[in-house]
Amino acid sequence: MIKLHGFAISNYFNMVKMALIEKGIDYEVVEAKPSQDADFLAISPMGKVPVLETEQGLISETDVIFDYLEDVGEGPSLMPESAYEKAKVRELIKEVELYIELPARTCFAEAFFGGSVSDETKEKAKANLEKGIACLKRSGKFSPYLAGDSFTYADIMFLYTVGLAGACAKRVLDMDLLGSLPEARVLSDALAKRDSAIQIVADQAAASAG
Ligand SMILES: N[C@@H](CCC(=O)N[C@@H](CS)C(=O)NCC(=O)O)C(=O)O
Repeated sequence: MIKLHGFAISNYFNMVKMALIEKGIDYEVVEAKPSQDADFLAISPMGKVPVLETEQGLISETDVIFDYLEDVGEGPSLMPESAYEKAKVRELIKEVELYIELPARTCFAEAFFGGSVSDETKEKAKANLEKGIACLKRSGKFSPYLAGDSFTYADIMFLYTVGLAGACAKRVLDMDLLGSLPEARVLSDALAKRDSAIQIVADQAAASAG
């Protein structure tokens, strides 16, 4: 059976988990935290989670894992048919990760881990997030899903990015991340009602309770 290494609070771990649940693929969770220890680096070259353990070997990087799951072909497809529409989904995934997730991450230390970040970092993050949201406004279809009329991996990346980035922006940057993009809030609320997302929230609550 496929194994998913990571932990329940990680948003990237939950992206892959949502894909597995949506596809109805059986999986086993291997509890793992990001680490620079040699043992973990042998599993994950950057020491990050998630990692997917297949019969052939290990795969890192969430978007790559999405492509692998799609290529394996088990369960419903979460990609459109045509090469062009597939590319548009991958474009959205990259835009959400590079221009929303990563700028928000520069402030996660202060938002979630009791640390602090400089005013310069915050100003840069805010400016970058504004650009990222403007990009999403231009690229996203929201009809009703991010890439059009069907649920895709772009929705998964979107859901687990805007949740955390939105909380971070509110706490640290005094910013309403989706304030200028109400269609994104509607989509995020709808995605959070999917059975897969509800299960993930329950698993997170159970993990937090110890
Ligand atoms: N690009 C990676 C990012 C994964 C990632 O940043 N995971 C976080 C946990 S949510 C992590 O492992 N952070 C530890 C680190 O950055 O060293 C992916 O697509 O999977």
